[in-house]
Amino acid sequence: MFKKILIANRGEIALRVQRACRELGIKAVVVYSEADREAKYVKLADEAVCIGPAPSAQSYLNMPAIISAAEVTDAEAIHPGYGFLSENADFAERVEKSGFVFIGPSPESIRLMGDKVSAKQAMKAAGVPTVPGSDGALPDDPAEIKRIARAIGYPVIIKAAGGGGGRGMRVVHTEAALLHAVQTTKSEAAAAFNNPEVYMEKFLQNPRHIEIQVLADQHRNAVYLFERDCSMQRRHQKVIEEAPAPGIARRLIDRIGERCAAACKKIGYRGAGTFEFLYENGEFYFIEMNTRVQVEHPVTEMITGVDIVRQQILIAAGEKLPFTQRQIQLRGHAIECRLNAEHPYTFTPSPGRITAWHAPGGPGVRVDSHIYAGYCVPPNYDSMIGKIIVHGDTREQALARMRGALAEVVIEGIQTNVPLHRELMVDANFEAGGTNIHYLESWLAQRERG
Ligand code: MV4
Repeated sequence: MFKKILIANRGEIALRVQRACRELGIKAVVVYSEADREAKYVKLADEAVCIGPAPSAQSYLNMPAIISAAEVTDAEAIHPGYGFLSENADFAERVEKSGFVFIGPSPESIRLMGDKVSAKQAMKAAGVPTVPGSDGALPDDPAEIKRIARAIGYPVIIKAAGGGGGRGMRVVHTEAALLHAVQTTKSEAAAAFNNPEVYMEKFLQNPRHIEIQVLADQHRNAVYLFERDCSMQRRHQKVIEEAPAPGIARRLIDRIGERCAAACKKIGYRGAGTFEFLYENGEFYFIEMNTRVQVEHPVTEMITGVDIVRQQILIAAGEKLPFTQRQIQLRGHAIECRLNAEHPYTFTPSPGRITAWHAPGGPGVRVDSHIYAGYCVPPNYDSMIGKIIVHGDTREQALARMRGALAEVVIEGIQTNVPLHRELMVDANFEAGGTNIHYLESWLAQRERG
């Protein structure tokens, strides 16, 4: 096992990884920017190395600084967390070439999934159901593009191969708008991702966003850890996640989950991963794969009892998965509310000093956060400051526990989205379960109108 791991991230996930290291008896090195110097998890780490000034481009995205920090501290492996360099194949490659273990998939797997055209082709070939669409990237011939769109049927969506997570997409409703949309998406993609390739899919109007968590070791074992429903989002930022997904037949999830695990084996995937699907009218359609640990991994941990970050580390060290698919049992229901330092209804970021913090607790309540009274939320990074995760025997119990946790929580000195969560937890449609990806935005628009 590793003796020392470097954590190439910040905030709550840096603390989460540090906790996993501690439990495994591994020393944790954190890197930090000048903006994070005072953070408690930095002081808590066995060692801490400043890698640059506040802007991420000069610190958390600074590959040579991070690799040098691993060298000077004698770390053996690097955990990238989420965001920043976590899905950067060049970084994974440089980590390996420098003699360290990258705690994640191979650079080849990251590269395969980073190109959404190759990801979709690989997953389709492995038997994962995909959204009907073009066979690979769109050709240049306008007549051919029109034929493809007609065969799919309008509306269609044009997506950049280099995009993902909602970047570089355009919906097209009519043939009259098609070629212009393709051209515009191509130029934007060339500028934003240095890759003009685009592909076309049937546009699904009212899907839910359901994702399947997988773990794969380096010995051809792969399991799925059920699903998460991440439909409650605004502008591609998830707000609430839950597991299992309300109202979807277990045998359907099992069938898709088995395909995901089989696909991992087929492509030699290793580590934690997430298959993102759109779910509409009882069907699953693969859209993208994330090759990192995700913000919402705790809901899966709560319903399975599997420590995903611990498993990432063990897998990277070459260990076999300690369970088979049959040994993974789904128990109860979990819900996560992301805590953001922002105005609850305008979503304007609200960095600054937290003057009071009272964390909720009690049975089935987990708080993943690096904040404390006196902590200053820097303005330089994502506004997420932590997560409240609850577990219950049933969805109703989980909901009741989340309402209780949100009633208890105190965060003063900055604005947070806690009031938004309090309202959503008593919303009749959320309570019923199964709202789609557009629900929150229409709910907010409705609320605005009064
Ligand atoms: C789609 C879609 C409808 N039809 N693809 C947005 C993020 C990226 N991961 C894929 N996205 C979408 N792809 C087809 N064929 C609708 C979305 C989408 C979305 C997906 C998941 C979660 C939130 C979303 C919000 C708007 C659009």
